[in-house]
Amino acid sequence: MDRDDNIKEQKHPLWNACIQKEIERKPVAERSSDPASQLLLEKASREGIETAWDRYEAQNPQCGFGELGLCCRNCLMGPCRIDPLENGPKKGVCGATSDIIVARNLLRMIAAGAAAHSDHGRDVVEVLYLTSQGKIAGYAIKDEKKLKALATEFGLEVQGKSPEEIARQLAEAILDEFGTRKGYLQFLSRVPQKRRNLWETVGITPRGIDREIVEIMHRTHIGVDNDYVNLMLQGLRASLSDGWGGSMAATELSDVLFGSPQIKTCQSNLGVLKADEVNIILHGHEPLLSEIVSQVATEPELLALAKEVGAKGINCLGMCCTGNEILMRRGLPVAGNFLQQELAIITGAVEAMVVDVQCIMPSLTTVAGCYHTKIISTSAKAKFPAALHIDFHEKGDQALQAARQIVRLAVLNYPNRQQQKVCIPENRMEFMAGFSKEAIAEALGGSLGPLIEVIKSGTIRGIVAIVGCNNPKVKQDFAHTTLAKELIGKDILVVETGCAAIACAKAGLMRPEAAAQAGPGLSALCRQLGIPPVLHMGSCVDISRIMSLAAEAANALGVDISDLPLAGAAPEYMSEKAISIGAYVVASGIFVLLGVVPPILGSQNVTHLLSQGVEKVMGARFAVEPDPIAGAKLISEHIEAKRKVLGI
Ligand code: BF8
Repeated sequence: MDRDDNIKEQKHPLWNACIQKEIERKPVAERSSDPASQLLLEKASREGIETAWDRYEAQNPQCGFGELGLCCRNCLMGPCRIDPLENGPKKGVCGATSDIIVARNLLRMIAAGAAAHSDHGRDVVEVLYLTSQGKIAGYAIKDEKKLKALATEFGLEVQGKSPEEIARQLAEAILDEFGTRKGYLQFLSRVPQKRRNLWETVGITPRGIDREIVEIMHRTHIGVDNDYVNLMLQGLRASLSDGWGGSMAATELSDVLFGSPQIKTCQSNLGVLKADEVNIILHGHEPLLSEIVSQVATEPELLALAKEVGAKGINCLGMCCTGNEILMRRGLPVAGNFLQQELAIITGAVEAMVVDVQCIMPSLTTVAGCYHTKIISTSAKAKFPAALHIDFHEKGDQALQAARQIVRLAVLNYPNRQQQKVCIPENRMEFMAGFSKEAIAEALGGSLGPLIEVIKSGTIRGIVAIVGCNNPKVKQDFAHTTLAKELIGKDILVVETGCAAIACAKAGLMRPEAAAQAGPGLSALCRQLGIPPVLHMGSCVDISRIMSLAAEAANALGVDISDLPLAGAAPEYMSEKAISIGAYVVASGIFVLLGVVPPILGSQNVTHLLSQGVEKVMGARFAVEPDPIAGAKLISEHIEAKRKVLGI
């Protein structure tokens, strides 16, 4: 039977219902600092299309109880909320105080974030396992060197074994990490001994990736853990199982399957869409789908079909983190970050937006209903009303077949493009990407030693990771780019992942020419190496690359991670994944600056614990500063203080 016969295109009531009502909109210059986004926001306004910015503005004022973290829905005696005003209730029906409710809510956010990263990691491990047994077409082991290094790290013998045999044993060992009984995760061997001892003493050594997430759900059930400090410690432990577990597995095994990133030149922003080609946007997170779709889009048969329908070619582009995955390894252009997903469709030039999991707005099908774009979901875990679903089971040759079917549908949709609705912005920016830890070491002549030396000498003052999302509460990309510019101006090297990285790529900060905006030390270093002052290190799970780099630097100096002149920042974050990331970065000993207020202010104790108390134990804390210029000052002071203590 022809596979096309199986596709059920559901007609949702919202399908083709373009939003016509008048919406009071903020000026586009207040919504985004990206000129491509501004242009398309104007177009959305003219065409009556609702975007995330409209919906955010319609939500205001947002729920004050929710903003403070004071609403509890964990049992059916509620919902309860604590009223911070004098005469309001101060306890939930069970007796839970603001401390308990705020801590429980935050923990559930960490659990969701850690689960998302780790389930992504699990999917990659499972594909490696199937690949090792020849049970899946379209995938291969691309980086044998990394495969062997990882196998050795996991205590496996590699001598005399085929890559497939090593891959099978490694995949089994990493699958075991999700429910291991040995009491710790194998990747912790990368962490300086001092920090591991600290985690052991405090009781937050992660014991298994799934276990810590499950334990959060247990402890936050009605009537279990009611001590906010004890709760927060479990939050840190679960987040560590993400950063040094699920995320790290996702990164490392994606490198094994698709190749470790190397430095390359790429293109960014919506100007990468082509007026005379079939445009396919790959949006979501896992490289398993995007790698195969971009691979089959080069097959002669599909290219011939594109010619037949009048297109000059097939243009595969990324968006959000799956965009980062394919640009890091294949150099494919990235069309935009989180807040540009709807705008991409509003260009009228996208034949198909193919999605897998995470950060995909359910509004996409509504927006697509006003254009010819097909939204194609591919994961059994993530379906969308009115989207076309083509299941991408990674078994046998189904992934390949599904990818071909997706590309064919996109090609056949090209003649449906309505030329009068097309508006492709001219904004397109070249940038350098592919800065994996290995690629950085290679650029430095084979090891991280020279980087440590320039930090010691003060040529560069320290390293800051700017990561995370867009959030319509913040002018799109403004906080990312302003913070990055301020920091490089102070001779601080910036490394980035996720939507933050896409923001700085679009703004030209990832071009070697951006060295001119850096301070004298960093600028000279960039010129000498031919690199930009802001380095793209990948997707959000690739923050594990930054953690490995920090651990390696600390080990080389014989100190703890918390002794190093490092910081992390999430100026525009919005997701629960970002909360988990922030928690594991702090628990690993790195100061974290947040640009959006987390929902904890309803508890003075939890707020004090995370912004001050935690530093006494972990050697790192959170700070909140929405102004990126003031934020850069805070970070710079932190880095100089660390340098002083280190005596460098
Ligand atoms: O994992 S930065 S909006 S795309 S959550 Fe999502 Fe945030 Fe973007 Fe990547 Ni990360």
